[in-house]
Amino acid sequence: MTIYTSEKIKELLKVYFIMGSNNSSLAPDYVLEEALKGGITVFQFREKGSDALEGEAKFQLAKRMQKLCNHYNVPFLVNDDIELAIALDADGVHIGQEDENAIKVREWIGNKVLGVSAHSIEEIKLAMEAGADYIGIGPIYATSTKKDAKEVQGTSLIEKVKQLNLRIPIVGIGGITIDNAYPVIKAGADGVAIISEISMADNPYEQTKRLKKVVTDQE
Ligand code: 3NM
Repeated sequence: MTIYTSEKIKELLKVYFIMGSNNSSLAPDYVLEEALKGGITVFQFREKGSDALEGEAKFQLAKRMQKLCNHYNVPFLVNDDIELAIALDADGVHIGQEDENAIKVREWIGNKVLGVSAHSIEEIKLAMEAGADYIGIGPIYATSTKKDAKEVQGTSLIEKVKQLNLRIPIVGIGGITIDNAYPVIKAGADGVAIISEISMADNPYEQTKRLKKVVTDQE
């Protein structure tokens, strides 16, 4: 359904970095470039919150970040804002349950990557039927980055997906750090999606490298 095979999507999910302008005290372009040099495998532009950029400023930041991703040959996804994703011809979008309906989004974006956040087996099956390329499951651990995050669920839903043999790539999200990423992969996730562990790091390059080592050493 997408430009990428399921195997390729699994590769992309390994070190999935997400960020917007308010996730770091450092310049977002700088943080992203360091993370790209450190080896992130996919990037999601997520400009959210009361102090988020809007309009032209948001568009320009997204455009700069997309250019950086292109330079490092890393796919660029957009959170929630489908119009922005289409205007930029992004590689894909990520939506939550409270965003636009997944079936409509799939029709709208054609063969771009579609990621959907889900919190139960039922939501996962519906997302799969709608043509999702991967599922985001979280919050695995406590996070202060997403204010309206659901209850912490550990790795139980990831394990359930594996037990049921649902064939869809999975990324864990929420509170994931270098120290606790291993159990997420061990439970069966194809990768980890991270904001603050990289965006708030003093040295995002080194931090990304360390995180990548944890994820890829477990294979
Ligand atoms: N979605 P950090 S948790 C964007 O549970 C997001 O679906 C979540 O940030 C979910 O890595 C989350 O700093 C925040 O915890 C992830």
